[in-house]
Amino acid sequence: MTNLLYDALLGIRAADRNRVLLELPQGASISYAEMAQRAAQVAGALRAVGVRPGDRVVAQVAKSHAALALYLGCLRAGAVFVPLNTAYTPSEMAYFIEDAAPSLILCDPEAEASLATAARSVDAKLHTLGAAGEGSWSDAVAAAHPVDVTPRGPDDLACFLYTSGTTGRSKGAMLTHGNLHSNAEALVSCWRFTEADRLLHALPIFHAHGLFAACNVAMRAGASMLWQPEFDTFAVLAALPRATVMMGVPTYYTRLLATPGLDRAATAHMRVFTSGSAPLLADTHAAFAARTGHAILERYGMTETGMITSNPYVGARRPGTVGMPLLGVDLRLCVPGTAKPVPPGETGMIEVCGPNVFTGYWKKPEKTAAELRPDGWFITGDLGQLDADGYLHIVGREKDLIISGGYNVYPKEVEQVLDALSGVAESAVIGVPHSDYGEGVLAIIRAEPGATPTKATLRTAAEAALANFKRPKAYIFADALPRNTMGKVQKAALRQLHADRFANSKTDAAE
Ligand code: MCA
Ligand code: AMP
Repeated sequence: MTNLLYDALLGIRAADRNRVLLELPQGASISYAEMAQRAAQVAGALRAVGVRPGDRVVAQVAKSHAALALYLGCLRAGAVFVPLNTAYTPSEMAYFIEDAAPSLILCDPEAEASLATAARSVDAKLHTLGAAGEGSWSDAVAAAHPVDVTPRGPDDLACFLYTSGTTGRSKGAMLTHGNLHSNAEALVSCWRFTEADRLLHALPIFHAHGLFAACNVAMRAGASMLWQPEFDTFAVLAALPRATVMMGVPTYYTRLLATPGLDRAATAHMRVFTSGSAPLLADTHAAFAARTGHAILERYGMTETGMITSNPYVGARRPGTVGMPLLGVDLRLCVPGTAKPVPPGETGMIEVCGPNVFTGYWKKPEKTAAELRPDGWFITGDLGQLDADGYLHIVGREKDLIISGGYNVYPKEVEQVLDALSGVAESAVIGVPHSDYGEGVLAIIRAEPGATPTKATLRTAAEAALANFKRPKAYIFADALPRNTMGKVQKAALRQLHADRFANSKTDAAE
């Protein structure tokens, strides 16, 4: 037996010393063969610290070639890789550690002390890995003996990615080798990836977009990646002339458009730009085409399913649509709350079925049952419409979700933090249009009679409890929150009332 995902990404090119996998910003590069060697060392280090096949490895580490080797080493060793956003606070991390019950945790050297108690509580080993490779993990890897590839089949778990829910805490979406492998194959084919490609990689690698849609697809094709530690507009512009493909969230494209160097010459070698994780405004699509001659290819995906639909590589890329289902992926629109299809042309709940669909939420059978039907259809929470040519339009979300710069923020989680403060009677957290992030998080607060909570108190509480992208960008005090006859806060009315709040917002400082 072989290891389905590891072999497809790296194993089949393990002897290829001439094929570049990563081009690093400082000019160095790492070949497929070198990365395979590093993954074998990582797998050896995992064994040496006691990680067995099926064990979870939690990683809250900066983007680096060592972080990619860690992912690949986990696949090779049959461990379940659990990457986490570097912005999560120690209190958020404590929850993930308790839930995932890993046998190994990797974090930045500076975070070690803050995670020690949580690591002890689940009896996990704690190692450190910094952005430049510093920390105890590099020593462990250097001292390890490479180990053979652990056999893994399509149904074996490869990764958990945590995704928040409308109610309750985050859920670990269990993704198998088969899920990730099938999605990589479908995207290589849809986006025509080949060994000749150079992907400009500026996304974080703790989410499905940067890790699976980007790294897995590039590696499946044997392509190279121009490896950027983060999205920096000027660094990206400087790298574009050597790239053939770029993947981004809409904020990347609006930021590039705001930069003078973006033009036809800078993008002359590009084959395709893709966008996803949040809606790309038709205006952005048009402005980008006018400046560069490239029609951005928009696609739609989710943590639980990987990529679902894509605009065509050849054929019309329609602004405001997310295209058609990928090869092997089935999609239907249902009357919300039922499995009954809506009549053609009408809005319905988007449901997805296929080899890309996850197997459920880790240790949360009720949540799994609520979203994943026994026959394999996954209820996305997004509302869509299919046009006469089969293009999917996402017209809304049934779930109460804000997407800010491509990151998901669940209002309930923020409201719980604010409502717990003394002097706050209640809060309503909404997303309103933001000129940089697409949607910006706004909190409307009703104080207890006679109490005067300050914005500074609210900001301090948010900083202690919530990752930076979840914190409200502004706080507004109101005497009352609008309610419907059932007593439910009318968020649509609030969104309308405050629609212009961040229309020209470039600042990040919370007001
Ligand atoms: C950073 N900040 C943010 C965000 N990111 N605020 C709101 N929304 C954000 N997304 C805040 C920080 O709190 C900080 O505030 C300040 O911005 C500056 O931080 P910095 O690190 O400099 O961030 P940035 O350069 O502004 O980052 C914006 C970004 C980044 C480049 C758009 O957020 C990003 O790379 N997003 C990509 C997200 C992504 O990969 N999503 C894929 C999810 P302060 O100074 O107050 O601390 S996977 C998915 O959705 C599915 C599967 C799919 O379809 O792809
Ligand atoms: P996540 O749970 O982080 O995987 O986020 C998935 C959600 O992002 C989806 O359910 C959609 O609401 C949203 N999303 C992803 N791609 C797009 C897109 N191209 N247009 C609109 N929404 C999108």
